[in-house]
Parts: sequence; C-alpha cells; structure tokens
Amino acid sequence: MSLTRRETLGAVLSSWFAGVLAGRGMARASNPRDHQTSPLTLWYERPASKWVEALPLGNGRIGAMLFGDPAQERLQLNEDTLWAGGPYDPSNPEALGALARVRELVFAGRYAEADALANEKMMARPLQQMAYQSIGDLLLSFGDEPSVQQYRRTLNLDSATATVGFLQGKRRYEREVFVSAVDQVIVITLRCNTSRSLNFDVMLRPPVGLQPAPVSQSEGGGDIVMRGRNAGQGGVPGALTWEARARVVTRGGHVRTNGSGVSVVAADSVTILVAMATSHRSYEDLSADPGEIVKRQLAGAARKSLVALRADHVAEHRRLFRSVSLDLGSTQAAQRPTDERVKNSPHTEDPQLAALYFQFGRYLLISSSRPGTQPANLQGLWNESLTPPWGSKFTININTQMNYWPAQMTALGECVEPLIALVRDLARTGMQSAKVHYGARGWVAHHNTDLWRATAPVDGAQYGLWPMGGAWLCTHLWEHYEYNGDARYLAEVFPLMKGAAEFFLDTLVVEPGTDWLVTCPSMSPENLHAAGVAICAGPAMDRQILRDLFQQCIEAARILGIEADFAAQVQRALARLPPDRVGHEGQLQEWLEDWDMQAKDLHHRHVSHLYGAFPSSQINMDDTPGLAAAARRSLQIRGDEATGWGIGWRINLWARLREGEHAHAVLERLLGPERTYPNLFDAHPPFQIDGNFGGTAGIAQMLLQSYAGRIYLLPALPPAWPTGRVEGLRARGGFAINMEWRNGELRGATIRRATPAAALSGTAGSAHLYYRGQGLVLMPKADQGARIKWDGSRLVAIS
Ligand code: FUC
Repeated sequence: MSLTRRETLGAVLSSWFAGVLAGRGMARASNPRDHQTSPLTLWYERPASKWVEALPLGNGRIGAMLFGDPAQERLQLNEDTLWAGGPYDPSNPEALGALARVRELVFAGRYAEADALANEKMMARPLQQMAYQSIGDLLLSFGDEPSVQQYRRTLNLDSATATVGFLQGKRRYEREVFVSAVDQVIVITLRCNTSRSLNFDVMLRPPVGLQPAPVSQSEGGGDIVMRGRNAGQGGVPGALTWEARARVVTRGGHVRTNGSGVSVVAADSVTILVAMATSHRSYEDLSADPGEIVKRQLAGAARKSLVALRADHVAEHRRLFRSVSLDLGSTQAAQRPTDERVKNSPHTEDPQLAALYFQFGRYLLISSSRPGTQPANLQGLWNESLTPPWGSKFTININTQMNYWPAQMTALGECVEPLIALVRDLARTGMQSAKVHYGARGWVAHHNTDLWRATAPVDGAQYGLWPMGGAWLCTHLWEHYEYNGDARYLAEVFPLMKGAAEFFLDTLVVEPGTDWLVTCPSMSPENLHAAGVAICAGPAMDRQILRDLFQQCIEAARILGIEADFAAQVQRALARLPPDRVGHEGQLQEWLEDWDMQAKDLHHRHVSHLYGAFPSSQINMDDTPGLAAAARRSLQIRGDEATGWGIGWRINLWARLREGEHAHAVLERLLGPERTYPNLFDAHPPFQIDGNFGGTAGIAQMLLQSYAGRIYLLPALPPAWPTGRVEGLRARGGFAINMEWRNGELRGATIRRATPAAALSGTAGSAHLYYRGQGLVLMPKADQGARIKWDGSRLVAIS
C-alpha cells in the first residue's frame, strides 16, 4: 500500500511534534521532513553503543565506522591492505605423495580414512591463513557527558556522507564525515551555530591487543601520527609497516599539541583530514613508504577547499550510485528510525525497507571495492578486531563470490575490478599449489585466500580440501564480459581461465567402473555426507562449476579466434563430466551417490548443488524444467532458515524458480532483527557482509533476470510490491532496463544499450525479452533506447 501525500506529511508532522514535546525533535528543527522522508537515509535517535550500530563509510581502500557519541566521537579505522603476516608459501611438499592413496581410499568408500590421511598430509602449512586487521580509532574527546537534545545520526546513501547533530542548551552542534575516493582521505567537519564553541582533544588509538602498541603523537602543524608494524600469525612474521596521519585545521580558535595528540581550543569550525597507508604494493612487494604516501595525500587534500573536497566526493560517488533507482512503494513504517524499522519489520509492511536494503548493498559495494583496492572481504572493509571471525578473509567457496553477485546487475561492473585483480594474483600463486600439491599444470585455489594470495587447502579437510575456489572465481571473469562486451578485456583474462581449466584437465580422474571424469578428493562445501565426512569424489557443484568454466573457455576461444586445440581438449573433457542426477526424494543430488537424505544436517546452510540454478543458469525453468523441479525439491528439503548469506542464496534461488512470494518471504527473514543489525549490516551472525550482497542481488533477481540469451522482466515480482518502478538494472548482452508496474503487472519498460554488444552466441546483439511467457525481440540503440508496453496479453514495441 502506498501512502497519499497527505498521509505521509501528516505522519511526519505528528511524529515531529511528538518528538519536540518529548524534547527530542529533528536535527534541523526548521525542516522536519529532512531525514524522515528521504528514502535513501539511514537515521537514528541515539549514538551507536555497539560496533554494529555504527555507520560504515569507505572509498574502497580506507574506511571508517562512525559512532556519533556527543561526548566522545569514535571513528574506527581500516586500511584494506593491513593484514597480519607477510608473503609466505603455504605449500605442503608431503601433499602430492598422499594424493594417490587418498583417491584410492575415497573410491574404495573408506571416506573416514581418506579424510584422516588428507588432514595429516595434504593441508597447508600453516593450517590457517592470515587475518585482516584494524588500524585503530580516531577519538574526539569533548569532556563531560553533555546534556543533549534533538539528537540525530544519519547516513545518506546518495551522497555517501554521515552526520551527527544535537542541541546542547542553545548551541547546535553538527558533525559530517565522508571518505573521498578522489582525494583518498577521510574528511570530518565539526561546526557549531555559536562562535568559539568547539573545544576537544583529538588522538589516534591502536586496536586493543596490538603488540608492540604504537602511540599517537602530535607532530606540529596540527598533525597527529600513529605508525606501526603489523602482527605476525601462525609463524609468519609481520612484514608490513603502516601509518595513519590526521591533520586538524580550525577556523577561529587554535590548536595546541599535547602529549598524545592535539587540543582544539575555542574554534568556530574544525576540519580533520585522515590519511592511512601501508607498505603493501602487491602480495609480494612491500616496498611502499606509508609515511610518504599519507603526507602526500594530506598535502593534496589540504590544498583543496572543503567545498571542493565534498563536491568532488559526492560527484564521484553519484557517478556510480545513481545509475540505479528503485521504488517499491512506501508505508508509514518508513517514517521511523532505521533501527526501529528493522526491529518492527517481522510484523509491519515496509516495502521501502527492502528498497533501502537494496541501495545500502550497492552503497557498501561502492564503498568497499573500487578499481585498485582489495576486493570486499568477509566484512567488506570494516573490521575493529585483530582476530575477526574467520579472519575477515576472502572465503571463496561462496562468500567472496556472493559479494559480487549484485555488481553487474545493479550497474556496478566497475567495482568488480578488484576481484579480477585477485584472480590475476591467484593464477600466479595458485600455480605453486597446483604443482606442489597435485603435480599439475595451470593453477588452483581452494576454499579461502588472504592478502598474500595463499591458495593451498586450509583449516582442515572438511573445509579446505576443495579445489574449485579459483574456477568459481573465473566465472566472474566471464560474467564481466557478458555484461560489458569488451573483447580486449576478454583477451586479457582468457589466460587466467585457461590456466584454471588446465589444472582440471590434469587432475580429473576416471570414476572407477564408468567413463566419467570427476574431481577427487573434493567435497560439497562443508557438508558432511552419509559417511559423516565431507571428502568425496565428483560432487554436483564441482561438475556444475566445471561445465561453466569449460563452456566459457570454449566460447571465449571462439570469440577471440584463438586456442582451437585447447578448446577441443576442453570440449572432450566437458563431454565426460557426469550429468546432474535426480535422487529418490525427487531432489537434485548433491553427490554422485544418492546420499542427500542421509546427510548429517538436512538443513545445511550451503546449497552448493544448486549452484547450477543460481548463480549459474545451467538449470533453469525453460531449458531444463525437470532439473529445475529437482532443484526446487532440494531447496524445500533444505528449508529457508540459514545464516545471513545462506538466506541470501535462497532468495536468489526462489527468484530463479519464479516464486516471487516465496523469495519475498525469505527476504523478510533477512531483513528482520535476527539477520540484520541496527546499521543494516548482515548478521551471519556475527556480522558478515555477504548476506547484504546476496540480499541485494536477490531483490534485483526478483525484478530482472538474464541468462541463456533471454531477458526476463519481473520474473518473480512478489504480491507485496504491487506497484513500483526500477531504473538502470543491467542485463547480460550489455542492456540497461527501466520498468514500471502497477497492480502486480508490468506497464512499460525501456531498454537501451549500455555497453558494446557482447558477442554472445545466439543473440547477435538483440534483446530477447520475456514477460509471462510472451516474447519480443528488439534491437535497442544506446541513445534513445526502445520503449515497450504490456497490453495485458502481449509485449508490444511502441517506438
Ligand atoms: C564458510 C561458511 C561459514 C562462514 C565462513 C566465513 O565456511 O560455511 O558459514 O560464512 O565461510
């Protein structure tokens, strides 16, 4: 249900008056509609008391979590190359010697023994990879707890700025923070409506437990510096140096140095610029000089006016962010502070919360993954700990891939660059794992990697002994091409795909008694099968990933007109991969054997065997309806409850099965307080960012899907979103699509060409559109695009 304008305004005004009477009115009393009606703002009436209430800001490389306490402001800081350890080679030279025996044991059905031997001989040294670190905090201390009124804290997704505002007596204080991708600094401004009213101390604080603890020092000219060396881990010594430098500039009043930082005295307004860097240039080159980098960045930023810094930041953010808009309708629920909306969401209709969550996901990707930065890790960019959950690393048996699911569809293909760069690195380090662990050509990465691009199997055979992480990542290389159509790019990444495929040409083995080629040892990620262990041969997911990788190599070689012999070899291996199988419960078999109903955990969070239905499209409703029905049965058996990312995956799958109402019901679980923290971060729990991205992708999938040369409009629109509009979603083949719907039915759409046509087989640059089983083929141009409408029974071109 959407609100009329009168209802909306009435609700806002009455809640504003109630707030004023209770002594906690709006940030700007002169404009009560300011934040409450902005559909792209997260807002709160309290400071953050926990990290998962603080607001994330970032430019891909450096990030901050803003807490907003009036008495002591805390910005928890990150730099995305500050990890534990240094370059290391985790290869285990004993692994290759054990490989043949482990295979024999698996094929003899002696799984527990195979698992034990793999654990003893085949795992990486050290067994754990290195953890992502926090750099510490910037603290602004204002003295005693002030008595504050009209407190408000906001994060505006459209400008990527956060604010804190409150009244203290007659003084109105305002803080604003943004992290500029243009100038590579955090910019914090503080203002008061009364002159000479800003008095506070500024210091940098190292993360709890860092040894030796670096100290915050003032350096004259209003600078505060903290520098240090990263921690070692698992016998790998810390090899990075890092520096954080803050510059405090006041208007009115003055700055005085104190032992650990600076004191601001009687200023009218204050700007603080923060720069951070490490000595990391690449996973093997640590020769950068962080001191020189932060000085240069601060000097560059300090030369610009605050107005220019802000305008450049906002323009750069909007260039990406504004490419997609989404309106799913709004109810009164949207007038409440964001934390209340999350808490209320299980029993309120709040379609706008889904739209906000969608745009928050896009905001997080822009803020944690930009060309030249590290990819978004398990926590994106934001981590306050030296020992975060799962090391806040890159887990590549689902999590890192899921981070990038929304990227192409929501017009953020540029943000995928760090993932492509990661694959470039892994294709080098992974050659060592391929050679030492398997005696194979090409490259391999298992289920996890870190800043140092470690590729050997870690954590234990149940988690790590899965050779498909790199191959899965390669499908993202191809996907990037499907959306951008750039053959030069394809030629550049082709050798990475080829190297991944070569590894499997060398390591696939014949399943005894058949002619099928299977992976062994492997697993269906982290799921224990009938024998109570994960180790097995030829699980469904491996075959599905290999079908994609092999087909994409063949297609790329054809498009580029190269490597015909290699493509023919791959084609032969492809023909010998076992097909997907349907088991006795009508389910899609997770393993070669019909073990699904004997698995230890029928509701396991991973739905690895459904990779074929999403993110892949090998299994789909039109081309393989039988397998799609089996995937549906598997999904039913698994159930809807899972970790945040597990739920995120399920939303996308139900959307692919065109069950909008079910997809929406699962999305509601994700948006509720058990899976979403007050700051909208996903709760695995604990916080893990993949659920945010899986949810964002799921919402996009409900509205638009493209695969197998076809584009489906509103394929899984739920009854909960009867009326709405989306602009700018992208489809494979290089199209940008706007759609409008009313009463649950498509009204019209515009399709334009957003990138050069991808030379995909079968489409010849045309858009094959489908809605409710009806098709229409168009050849849209970049400039004016093509307009179509739904006349109740057919899609009709109208220009
Ligand atoms: C995989 C998942 C866990 C967690 C971890 C980071 O191992 O099974 O749930 O998300 O990655």
